[in-house]
Amino acid sequence: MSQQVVKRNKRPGFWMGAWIGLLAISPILALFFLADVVFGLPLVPLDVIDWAARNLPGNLITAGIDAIVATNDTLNLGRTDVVAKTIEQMIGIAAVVIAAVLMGGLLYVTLTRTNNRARNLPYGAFAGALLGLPLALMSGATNFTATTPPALNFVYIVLMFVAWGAAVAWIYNDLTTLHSKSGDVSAAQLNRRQFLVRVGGVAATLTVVGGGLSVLLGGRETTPTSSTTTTATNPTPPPAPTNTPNPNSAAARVERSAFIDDLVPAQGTRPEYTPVDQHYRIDISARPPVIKEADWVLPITGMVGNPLSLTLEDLRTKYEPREQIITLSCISNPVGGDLISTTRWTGVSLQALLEEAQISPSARALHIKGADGFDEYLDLALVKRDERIMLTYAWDGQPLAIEHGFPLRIWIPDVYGMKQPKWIISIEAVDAVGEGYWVRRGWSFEARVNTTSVIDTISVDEVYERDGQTFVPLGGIAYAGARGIARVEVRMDDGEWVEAQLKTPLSDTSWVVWRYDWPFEAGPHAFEVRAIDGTGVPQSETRRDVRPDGATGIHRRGARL
Ligand SMILES: Nc1nc2c(c(=O)[nH]1)N[C@H]1C(S)=C(S)[C@@H](COP(=O)(O)O)O[C@H]1N2
Ligand SMILES: [Mo]
Repeated sequence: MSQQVVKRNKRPGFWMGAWIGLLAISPILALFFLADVVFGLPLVPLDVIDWAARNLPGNLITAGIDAIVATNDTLNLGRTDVVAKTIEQMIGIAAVVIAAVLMGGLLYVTLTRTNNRARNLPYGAFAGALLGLPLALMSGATNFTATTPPALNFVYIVLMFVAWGAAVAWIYNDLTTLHSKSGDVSAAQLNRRQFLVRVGGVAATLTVVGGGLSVLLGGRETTPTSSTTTTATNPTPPPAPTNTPNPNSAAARVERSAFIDDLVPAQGTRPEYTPVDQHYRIDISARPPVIKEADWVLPITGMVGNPLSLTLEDLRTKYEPREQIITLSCISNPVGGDLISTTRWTGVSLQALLEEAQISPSARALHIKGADGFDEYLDLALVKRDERIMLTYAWDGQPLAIEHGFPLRIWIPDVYGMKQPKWIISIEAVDAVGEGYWVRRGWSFEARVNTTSVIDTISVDEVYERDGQTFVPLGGIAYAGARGIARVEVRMDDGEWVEAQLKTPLSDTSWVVWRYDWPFEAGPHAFEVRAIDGTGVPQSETRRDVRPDGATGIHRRGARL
């Protein structure tokens, strides 16, 4: 039986081709990673996913993102943004691997049919080119991380896959030689197994060595702090430390409580001031654009009398700096989600710059572009009304981290992050408000933040007794953009809404921490929270999904007490 099978499968077919295609693509991928780190060549698997994110239909992408967010909500894999980026990168790698597996299989089927040994290597090279060409085109259309010339990148990618195809065909030839050399089946089987083990060994070694080296040498883009951007490459020192202390610091807390008898948050309430390395991160690329300060200027052009070209140093020194503690939220944040954070932003008012640029009275909007191909429009009427709108160059007193938009991003009060480009490379005054990156993909045009409130904790470890009554502290945050929070209310088991206590907010554009000490009753309970914004409008209690206008609804948390 087994001998018959071996005889029938004498020539390697689809599955063998798929397997060899897989073995051969691993070291190629490792080489791509290595060449990215060492030479700044494009990293094809990540370009593929970036290309897909930009070119596949918006609702398909959104559905994908929603699925990731929902999966993470259920499985609790970790921070949504970090998990999503990891999954994204894995999909990119998987796409290239699957393509290579299929192409390897098809190649072996073809070689078996054509049965012309002399042509096998050219066929393999051709199959590799077939695979490499679309990938090189996708990379060329999307890549912004490579520091090498586009023509070179194109040739490099195609040649890498040609090499892959030739290797797969070469192994085919060797496999079939092993067969024909030995008349006796069991010897052939053994040889073939040994050969495959050897091929696998070589592939694994190359992959591990290449991958290992790129990890050792790498890390330039993924460093979560801004230190890499400030040390060697950037001549300008970080902005002078301001006298605003970190609001979470003991000193700041003592200072505050000396003036006001401020609220102590319930244990398990999120930090009121988010450490920058824990600030959520959402953008359209597998890796952020890496911009060197020395290579960067901000052009302000279009319908202006005096076009400007500003360096980061200009922005830091020529204009009055503004500072504001700001809560930023992603429109994809579900009620109770983690795509919302708070830090201190420093920058310059856009009004000052536009005055200097002598913006034309007939200009209606600014078209703002990011280095990653992202863009948005900002209505000039809004800029004229609101001097707080600012071009931001520092977070928490440090230059922006690479992930968070170094060297420059914008802040617009009261709208979701999707309206606020990071890695700004140009601002153009135009005659109409257009639709930005996510608006063109079906998301809200206004993207005004919805009032939201969240129960972070039912702090059972903190129960205490007063006057014979046991209390359990509940706590969390409430946020209504620049409208502020007037009141937060809590209820249990669909009972009466009762008012929670509010901590003095860090600013009028930050979330507010609330606390409610619940008079304990044993049993299973459901708690709910709602917020009333600074204009007196209560948050919407209608459960609505994130798309297209941001989530609304009441956050609810059950507990068996
Ligand atoms: N250039 C650029 N800017 C961007 C984005 C992007 O993908 N590219 N994403 C936007 C979205 S959807 C959000 S929620 C915020 C997130 O900012 P953060 O990652 O610094 O928290 O950046 C916004 N600005
Ligand atoms: Mo977002």
